[in-house]
Amino acid sequence: MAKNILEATFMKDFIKVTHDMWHKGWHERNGGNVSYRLTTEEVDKYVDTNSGSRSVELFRAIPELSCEVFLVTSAGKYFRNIILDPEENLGIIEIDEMGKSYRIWWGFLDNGLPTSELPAHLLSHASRMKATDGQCRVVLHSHTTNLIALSNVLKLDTATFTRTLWQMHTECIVVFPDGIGVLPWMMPGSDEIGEATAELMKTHSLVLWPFHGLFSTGVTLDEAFGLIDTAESAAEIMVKSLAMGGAKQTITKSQLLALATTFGVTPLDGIL
Ligand code: 2HA
Ligand code: ZN
Repeated sequence: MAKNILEATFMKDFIKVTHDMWHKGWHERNGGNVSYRLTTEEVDKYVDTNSGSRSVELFRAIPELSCEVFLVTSAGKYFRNIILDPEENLGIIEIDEMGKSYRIWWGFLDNGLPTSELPAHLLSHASRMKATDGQCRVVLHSHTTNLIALSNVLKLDTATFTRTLWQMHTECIVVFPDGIGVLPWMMPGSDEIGEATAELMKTHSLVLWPFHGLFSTGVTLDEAFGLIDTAESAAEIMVKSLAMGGAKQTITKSQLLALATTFGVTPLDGIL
């Protein structure tokens, strides 16, 4: 008899982080989505991996994700309800050997499906797994209010956003030395925005979708959450500074370089 999946550490951690994200104010209505790459050993104590109720074709083959397993938020569901009914608001999928389709192992009750942003999640996992030697396991997407507000005001490019956020708070260059990649506005849920996000994920662990929200990645749920939280806090400081008439001084270039040296990080090229 399989153990109760709601007792699994990965499930408790996932529910905790999505609830924290809801309380942060980043997940109005059905906004945002999360995917967490699991190992078969973590999961097979809790689900019958041979049953696999439904099989769904992917938008394109992703052979790098052959046989990978993901816990994912459901399409159209609200973060605030995950804690009340995980089996309706979440699901576990396994990608087939060819990377062409996935089987649903658990969840997505009432014919639910994974998030509409599945292309961006899966392609970002493939990118970040390569960039981190297989370490990265988490992709988060949030509607971060202050970063969205800044996309109305700042020049929409990687250098401008990265420099601005680094200048707002001393910890930023240490937490995200690879900067924040900025895409042009694109159609959410499309394969194109997924491909473009994954391209920027080759070199950044954070990617901004202007007028929409942020993608963050990490080895653990805590790490990916902390990354979003840090970038969004820096954006809030910028918004407040603009509201007070604009920054009259910020952390200087030489101070940023000194931080990088002290904390042993290499800042993204071309920013300072
Ligand atoms: O799931 O956030 O980008 C709703 C969204 C789409
Ligand atoms: Zn979104």
